[in-house]
Amino acid sequence: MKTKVERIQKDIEALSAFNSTPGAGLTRLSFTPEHKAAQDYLIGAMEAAGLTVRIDPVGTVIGRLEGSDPTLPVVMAGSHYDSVKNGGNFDGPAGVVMGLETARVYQDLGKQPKHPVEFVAMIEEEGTRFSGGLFASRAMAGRLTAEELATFHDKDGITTGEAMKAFGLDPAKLSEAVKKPEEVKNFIELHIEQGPILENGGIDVGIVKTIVGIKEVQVTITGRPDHAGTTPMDMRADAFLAASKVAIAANEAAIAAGHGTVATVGKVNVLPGAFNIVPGKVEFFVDIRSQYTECLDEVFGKVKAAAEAAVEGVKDLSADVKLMMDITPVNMDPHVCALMTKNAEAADMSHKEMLSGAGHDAQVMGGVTKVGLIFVQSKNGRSHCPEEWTDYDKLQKGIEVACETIMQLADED
Ligand code: HGY
Ligand code: MN
Ligand code: MN
Repeated sequence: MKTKVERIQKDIEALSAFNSTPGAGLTRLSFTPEHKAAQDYLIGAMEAAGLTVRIDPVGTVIGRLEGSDPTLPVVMAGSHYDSVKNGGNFDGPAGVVMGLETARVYQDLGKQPKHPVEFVAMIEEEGTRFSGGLFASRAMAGRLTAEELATFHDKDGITTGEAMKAFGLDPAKLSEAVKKPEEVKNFIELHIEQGPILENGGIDVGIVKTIVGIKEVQVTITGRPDHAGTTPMDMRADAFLAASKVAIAANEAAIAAGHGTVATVGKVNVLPGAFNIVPGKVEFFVDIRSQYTECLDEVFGKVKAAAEAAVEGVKDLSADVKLMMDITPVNMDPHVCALMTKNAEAADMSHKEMLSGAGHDAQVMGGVTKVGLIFVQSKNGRSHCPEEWTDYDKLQKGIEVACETIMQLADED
């Protein structure tokens, strides 16, 4: 193998230390001290690997290995390094470290690629802080708006733009992050599977063929806070009762849509949030995913209809439904998938074509260039929790295939 497992382990462990919830999984939110510390580590590691480093207008760290023909479109590789709350050490960083290790293999070999290669470490992929996920890749794809930066906010009311400014970035330069299709030859990502298929099958790597589409829907039900003891049941504008009807409708709609369609209500804010007050307001998210656009649209339509029905005819009760993120299903590039398969076989690694039920920056970059995504095993299929784990030798197998594929793509005409 060209890659070195001890270097991979060192990077993952180092990044894991930049965490605001030590002892309770990993929490690294965007534009925070933990983000800054991890960014500084990545800049140092990229420079040590011989890369020229820059930060793009939304905070993506880009390490460039110049090509023998610098005018050719770049091959990009990497992933994200922000996290969910109390998550794990591998969701995102596995792919960022893939980029670092590939850069070090180029350095070990003293090899220069024909195309420039840019290794990227992206931020706010999860959307944990501001609710607008796949942030850095949407900026590159020209799908991030000034309005989002000015209106999406965190739990303290700080907008994305304000947080960027406090971090030393200039939101007004958003358009400078955009990558034109002619500038990018490929985008290659490696990610943990976040499910049980590879481990259960004893399979080394997953070659992703399609990434599901995602609709992130914010529903706000506004009612009337009242005394829980003295307000008769037929005189209430109970926001949580209405919200629960929408949640059940979302669940039933996903089941009815079939084809693996899923819907989740995982984030709910009940206000004022006291046991003896009829809820006056409920803000919650419905996460809808499917590999079929028509299923996404069907479930979203039923969620909107359920919100309207839940407040119909009740005084002081109203509903607002806002589509916070709308990403279509994306197929990976067949040529890139074929290279990954060939490289897995050449390395005597077992492999499997897969659907990704998780969203990834690669699916947004699929709107700009030809993309590929490699999965590595997740222990017990767990992710987005402190138990998330991938054995380093298993991570190395995926990185080896990604590295080989990147080097081949970067030497193509
Ligand atoms: O939500 C997802 O699928 C990814 O973890 N951001
Ligand atoms: Mn994730
Ligand atoms: Mn991820």
